[in-house]
Amino acid sequence: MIRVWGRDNSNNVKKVLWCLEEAGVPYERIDAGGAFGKLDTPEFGRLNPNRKIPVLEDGGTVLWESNSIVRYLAARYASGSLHDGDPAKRAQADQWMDWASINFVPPFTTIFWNLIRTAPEKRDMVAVAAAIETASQLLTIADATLADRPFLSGEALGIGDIPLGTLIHAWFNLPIERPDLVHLRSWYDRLLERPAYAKSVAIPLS
Ligand SMILES: N[C@@H](CCC(=O)N[C@@H](CS)C(=O)NCC(=O)O)C(=O)O
Repeated sequence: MIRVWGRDNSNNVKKVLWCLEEAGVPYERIDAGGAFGKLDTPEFGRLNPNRKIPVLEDGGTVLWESNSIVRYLAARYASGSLHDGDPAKRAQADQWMDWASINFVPPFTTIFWNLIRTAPEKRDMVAVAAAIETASQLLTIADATLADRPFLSGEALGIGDIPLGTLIHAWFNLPIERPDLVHLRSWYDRLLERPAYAKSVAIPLS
């Protein structure tokens, strides 16, 4: 059976779990990282020399880097749904995956770590304010795309929705002021209707 290493409150682990749930593939998850530790063990180091979660084991295939895992799972287990075989459509999905990880993750991480994982007296609220501005600006780009189609990947949910879709749950539940981006909000509402998303992503922030 497929094995996923990683605590379920990690946004990068959530991407993998969401993908597996959408694909309807059985899996087992091993708590690791954060308070669960285990990343320093020799066994884990053999799976991922970066000592980060998530890690996927599927038979003899061992993978790290959450976006790569999502691409692999979609191609292997969700061909024709999450994974589009058409090169142009596939590239559109890849584009949104890369955009979310390269552009949105840095400001998002500043906001999330300060407000959710840092004691109030140690928070850098100046950095948080600047990051909210950057993140809001970036999200207007996703909002404009979502004005024209229901999902970032196109007419149906695809891998292009998974990285930003995972983080957007936190975005709409963080104690911050957000710009009024109606298409982004409708997309999040569509994601919330999916049992796979509700189970693996839309859990209380921690
Ligand atoms: N680019 C990597 C980032 C992996 C990463 O930074 N994982 C974090 C959790 S989100 C981690 O392992 N942190 C150490 C820990 O949880 O103890 C990916 O997308 O998989």
